[in-house]
Amino acid sequence: MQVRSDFWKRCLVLLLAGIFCIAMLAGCSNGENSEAADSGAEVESSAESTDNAEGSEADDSSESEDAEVVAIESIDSDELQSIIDKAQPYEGEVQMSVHSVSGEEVPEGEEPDNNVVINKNSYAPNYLRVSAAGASSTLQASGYNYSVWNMLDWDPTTCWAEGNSSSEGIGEGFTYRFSGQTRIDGFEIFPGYQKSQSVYRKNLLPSELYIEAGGYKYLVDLEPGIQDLPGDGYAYYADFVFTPPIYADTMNVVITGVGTYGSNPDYDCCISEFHPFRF
Ligand SMILES: [Ca+2]
Ligand SMILES: [Ca+2]
Repeated sequence: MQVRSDFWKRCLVLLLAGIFCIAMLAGCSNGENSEAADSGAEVESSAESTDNAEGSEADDSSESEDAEVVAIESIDSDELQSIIDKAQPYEGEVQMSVHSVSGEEVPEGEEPDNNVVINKNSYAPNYLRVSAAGASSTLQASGYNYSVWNMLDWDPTTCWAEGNSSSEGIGEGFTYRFSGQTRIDGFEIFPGYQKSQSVYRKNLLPSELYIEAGGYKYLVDLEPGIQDLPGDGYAYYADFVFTPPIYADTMNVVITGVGTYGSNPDYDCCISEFHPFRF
């Protein structure tokens, strides 16, 4: 009887051990599945957020909307300078026009007001989709984001700020890449940190830039276009149009001059928006 009882006990133990092993295997496999499902969701949500971040641009862009958007890890300021040095001067015509954000054209040397209405029918920019972007330096401040992508979010209250603590920003710059060779008819810039009148005055803004695209360089004089921001909630931008257009897959920008309307600004040169476009 005793032997027999032990036999059944052993059988029971083996049976329980078997059930336990099966349960464990099933658990592991469920765990793997749920992990895979999680990472799938992550991929999906990051793809979604990328689309959202790019949404306003993609609407106006003729570029592929499927291209991956990536940050360029580091663009050395010496590398940017060497690209500028090697480029040939652009010898076409360049026209500048300054607008308040509501679309009025601002005559040269005047403050934006509501009296001048620009004929937007005369040119209709299609803003190019930037597939990768990087800056030579970016201001790091706890709780704040001064990423190069802030120039592409159509929000004048966010900006890229260069992060060279020992300079006013001259020699700093950024690179935009497009998904392929594209026509560039010009670009739109919101100079300075246009979050509010006081923030605008507490920072530096570019007064001169070198633009390089397709092996051509052009020294952009922003000076006649920069404005003393007339108030909070106001924004302005300058459009530069190249005739003939330039064809390129990359655009490089280097700050060569800075200015400010403030009396004691921080050492940070800022650009709220920067959008290359084609017609
Ligand atoms: Ca912005
Ligand atoms: Ca600086």
